Amino acid sequence: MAVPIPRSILLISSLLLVLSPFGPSFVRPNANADSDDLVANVCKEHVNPGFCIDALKSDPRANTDDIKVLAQVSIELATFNATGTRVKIHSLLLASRDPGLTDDLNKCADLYDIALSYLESAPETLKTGEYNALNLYAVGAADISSKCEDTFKGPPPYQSPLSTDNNNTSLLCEIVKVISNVLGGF
Ligand SMILES: *[C@@H]1O[C@H](CO)[C@@H](O)[C@H](O)[C@H]1NC(C)=O
Ligand SMILES: *[C@@H]1O[C@H](CO)[C@@H](O)[C@H](O)[C@H]1NC(C)=O
Ligand SMILES: CC(=O)N[C@H]1CO[C@H](CO)[C@@H](O)[C@@H]1O
Repeated sequence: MAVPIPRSILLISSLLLVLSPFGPSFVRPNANADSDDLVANVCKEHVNPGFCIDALKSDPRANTDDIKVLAQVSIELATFNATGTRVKIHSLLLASRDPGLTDDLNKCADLYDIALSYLESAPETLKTGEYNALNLYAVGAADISSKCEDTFKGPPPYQSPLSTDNNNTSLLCEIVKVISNVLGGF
């Protein structure tokens, strides 16, 4: 049977844990401090900081204090999701029986092909330090996802079957953009 521990002892021992050099901060060296700061610093420039932090942290490589590694992670996240959206457009096209909707989806397919060509060119600009080009690719790919979204506004108007995907692609490309701004000192 558990013997209840007096509250005061609990309080003292937790204080000791916090104050002692052998407390939590000693046991867990602050290896994550720099990387948390980097992600937080980058993401505070993002239109949706929470989205930015969640997206970057979904990749264990984001646990770094090297911004070029973070840039590479952000490019891959955007590329991976834009590729997923491109695949989804293809299956929506196969299912569409409405010529107007098919038209819009075909436009989005072409647009996403361009966005993917930008994103696939991005890693090379990171390697060569052409951060202005990286910035343009990121902005271009983000614009494209909004163009795809606008396509469904008509005429004739359709409920966009890609609104979440377009929004996510745009927000992921925005992460690449804010990192390229930091890298280039823009
Ligand atoms: C969009 O992003 C949100 C937040 O990360 C995620 O929960 C959702 O599954 C994503 N949807 C698509 C279609 O990518
Ligand atoms: C885009 O996604 C973000 C994050 O999931 C969400 O907060 C925002 O409301 C969405 N915007 C639109 C226009 O769907
Ligand atoms: C932030 C974001 O859009 N994440 C999505 C990227 O793509 C994968 C696979 O399609 C989704 O599971 C994520 O939600």
